[in-house]
Amino acid sequence: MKSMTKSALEIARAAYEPKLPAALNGNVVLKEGAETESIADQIDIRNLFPNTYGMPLVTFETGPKKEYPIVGVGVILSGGQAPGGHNVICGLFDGLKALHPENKLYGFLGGPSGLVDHQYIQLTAEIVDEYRNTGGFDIIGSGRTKLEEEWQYDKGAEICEKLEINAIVIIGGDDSNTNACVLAEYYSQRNTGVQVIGCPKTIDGDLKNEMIETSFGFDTACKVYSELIGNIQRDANSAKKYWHFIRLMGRSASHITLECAFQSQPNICIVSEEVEAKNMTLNDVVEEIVKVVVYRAKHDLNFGTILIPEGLIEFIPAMKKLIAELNDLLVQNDDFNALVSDDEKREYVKGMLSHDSCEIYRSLPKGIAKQLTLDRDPHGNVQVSLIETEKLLIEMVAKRLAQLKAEGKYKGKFASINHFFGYEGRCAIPSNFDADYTYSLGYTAAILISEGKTGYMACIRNLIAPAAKWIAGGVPITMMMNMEHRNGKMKPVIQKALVRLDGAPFKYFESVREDWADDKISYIYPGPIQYYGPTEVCDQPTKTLLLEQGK
Ligand code: FBP
Repeated sequence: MKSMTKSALEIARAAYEPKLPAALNGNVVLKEGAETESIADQIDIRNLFPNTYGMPLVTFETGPKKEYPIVGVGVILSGGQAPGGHNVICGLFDGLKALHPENKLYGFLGGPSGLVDHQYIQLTAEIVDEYRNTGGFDIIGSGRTKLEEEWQYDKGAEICEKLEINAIVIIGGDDSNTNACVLAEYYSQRNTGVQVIGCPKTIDGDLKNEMIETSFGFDTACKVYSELIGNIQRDANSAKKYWHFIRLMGRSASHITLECAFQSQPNICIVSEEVEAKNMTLNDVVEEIVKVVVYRAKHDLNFGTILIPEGLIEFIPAMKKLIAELNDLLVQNDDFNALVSDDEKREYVKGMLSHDSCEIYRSLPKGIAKQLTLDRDPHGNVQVSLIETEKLLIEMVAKRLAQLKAEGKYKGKFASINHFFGYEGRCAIPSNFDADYTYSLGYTAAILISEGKTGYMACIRNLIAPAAKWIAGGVPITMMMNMEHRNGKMKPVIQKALVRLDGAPFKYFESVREDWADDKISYIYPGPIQYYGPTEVCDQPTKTLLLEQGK
């Protein structure tokens, strides 16, 4: 047998035709709504974005045929991978070609740096066809270079002029779309003729607001992790001998953890935003876990599952202070970087921290303390995906249980296994939801460009309805902005959406979590993503979306 180049599913998915909102299936007419305001700090945002502030919401409806001018477009994938990125590009490509066969699409390579360094390829039908409905960002690659400085914008304008590019599409999270908004304003003020359109991407699910119902990739990633959690729960319930501590990606927000909890119903689910709101210490979190472990042990259930959001550590107020001190201390610190051994580094850090933070730093297992001092991300923040919080919690829970055992208050057995799910889901083959949503976003971006819009984010709404009933359009990015402290300065940024404790998803979680923790088995086993079959199996949106929309 000859070696294969594609799996059977890859071949089948290549032929999948993403579903579009009905309005995008024919000729489109653009309807303008009312003028918009930013969500806060209106005067500051208006002053900073005189050309792109206050623009109206736009939606697309079926209409008479219209002639559009020829356009050149450049697309950028920015930040972490999220399932569906390729389909945004496919939708953009198909949309552009449908609007005018001579439209051209370029892909900037390796993320925003491709625009600045003039690294690009022209995306042809042959290239695009290879990536339809696939996971990953490998068609042009991604990167985390921040587009923040004028010289970068000018380099971008230079290549756009050379390639006759009229518009740039930035597919990214809250920071990348903030930068897209600044870039749109800059190009508009300088009359470069280059439009900028954003697309809401991130598995973290924290780029959402009144107009953006969800970011793409969240659906698929959560379904992949939930499958794995379900499988682990079946194993736990069969072997009945391990507590599984499962950390889930999501950077700051706990949306992924909460969604996976809805899909799998673990015994314990920690929500960082709640930990912060209740001003809990690490010991408080440990006590919560221990309470459930002891209770279940009394019922001979020495096993269970615990979901932990990867950002947890930064939401524990005392840890947050320690991390902030470390961030300041380690920024371009040549003295620290010159130290070779871990012990020297540890002693150096201890000598520089405040008394309280030093106490916490000393109390941490050495491995975790070291992880807190590893390289920062391009924003100078600790890389939470590298901190093994699940191991820290296992160590602390085991210690506390040993104490309780010595006091005769716990008679169970505690054996644990740690897991971290993040990279497993970021490049999965997009679910039908994400395949359709992303293709529609790309197609929408093409129309926004041909309609001459800039400073807009492509927007698809009514997402819990069948795709044909989705509403496509654009939202001015300035509408999502407020002023926040960043690196010591007030900056206009898109507000990051954390889990709201007064929101329907968390309220629902609060109402059921005790049932999940008790001596009955509430586990759900979601199984793998299904791409073919009945719609209730294959096309379900996330529970978060359903709960948020009152379902
Ligand atoms: P984006 O916000 O850029 O989409 O990235 C999300 C994410 O997957 C986080 O969940 C995670 O903490 C981080 O990226 C990991 O970053 P890296 O890919 O650099 O390891």
